Amino acid sequence: MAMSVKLNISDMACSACVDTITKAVKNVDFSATVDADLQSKTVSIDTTQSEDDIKSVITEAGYTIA
Ligand SMILES: [Cu+2]
Repeated sequence: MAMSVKLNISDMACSACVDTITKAVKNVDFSATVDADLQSKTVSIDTTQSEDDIKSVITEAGYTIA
């Protein structure tokens, strides 16, 4: 079952960052949807993976979750 994970990623600065983060998430959950807002540096992710798993793939991609 999909759930919504909302995260603040302090070093997400441009659309390339959003792409990298989106790809990292889709690597572990192809069906995930990633909705990023650069202004507030937040992402809303609908995923079947756990919040901890999503956090670790984003961290492994080089980003900092605030
Ligand atoms: Cu960037």
